[in-house]
Amino acid sequence: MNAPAPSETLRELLQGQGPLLFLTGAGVSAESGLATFRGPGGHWEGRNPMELATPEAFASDPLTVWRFYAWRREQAAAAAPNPAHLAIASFQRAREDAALVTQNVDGLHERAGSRRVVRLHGSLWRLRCMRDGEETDDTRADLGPLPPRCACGALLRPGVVWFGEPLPEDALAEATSAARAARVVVVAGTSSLVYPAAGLPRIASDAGAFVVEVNPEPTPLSDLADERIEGPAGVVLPRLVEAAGIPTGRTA
Ligand code: BV8
Repeated sequence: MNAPAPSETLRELLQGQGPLLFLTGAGVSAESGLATFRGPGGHWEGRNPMELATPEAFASDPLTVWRFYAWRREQAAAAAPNPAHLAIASFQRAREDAALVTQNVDGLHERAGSRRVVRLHGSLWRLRCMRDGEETDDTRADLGPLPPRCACGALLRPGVVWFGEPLPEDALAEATSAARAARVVVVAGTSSLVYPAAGLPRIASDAGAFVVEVNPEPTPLSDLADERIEGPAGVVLPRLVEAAGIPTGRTA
């Protein structure tokens, strides 16, 4: 699919000094074959997020919620990072000051080689004990009988942030300071509907950042963005790597 090239202004900014911030959503994993939430075929099509992604839903029907998240884990495990994830990892390898803040929980940024990932909404690959809140990494392909239980006997829940739950304080603080410091913010693959994540580009813009939106569709962010590049992240982000003068060999 074709997509417009980055503007001359953006090319100069990408080649210049000053921290970069990438803010990503489910759309950057679409080209890895993972469903988004709100697009056609999205998770919320024919499903009520309030019945799958809230603590109340989990309290009343942990099995149904776990069937959804166990399926999400299977899908994510079977997916591979796509050129969008790889391009951001290339920026982070080439530029110490390239920050990545993601709403995604699939782990594909980490598998693409990104070392510094601020996860605003947690991870499919972390489980939390409902008794003591202890979180552990768990990448098992098969969780065994659902819902999974902790060694202490209590229920385990997915280590993700559900609606009505606060974001991890440290992640939100780190994301907010990255937004305040950024010279350029690239917002890719998000419908910019879910707060407080969706408020970060405004914070960056108010602090003087140049905001770029990479999305095939317009969103509530589009009017705020200084530049919109309408196209799939897997096509556009590698072009930003080249525009920044990062040797493309490194996007491998
Ligand atoms: C909080 C779980 C406070 C993890 C998710 C009114 C009523 C009720 C609540 C609220 C309200 N107003 C504000 C709120 C708060 C609420 C909220 O914002 N609701 C919205 C819907 C109005 N927010 C919260 O509840 C947050 N917590 O506020 O707590 C608090 C404080 C203190 C104490 C107590 C409480 C928690 C938010 C986190 C919710 N968790 N999911 C999981 O299962 O993954 S939300 C879910 O949506 C995901 O986390 C996801 O990250 C998030 C955003 O979705 P996107 O990533 O943007 O994906 P989407 O499908 O929407 O869009 C994809 C985009 O990609 C599209 O634009 C598409 O065009 C584009 N695209 C497609 N293909 C491509 C592409 N782009 C590029 N390339 C492609 N190839």
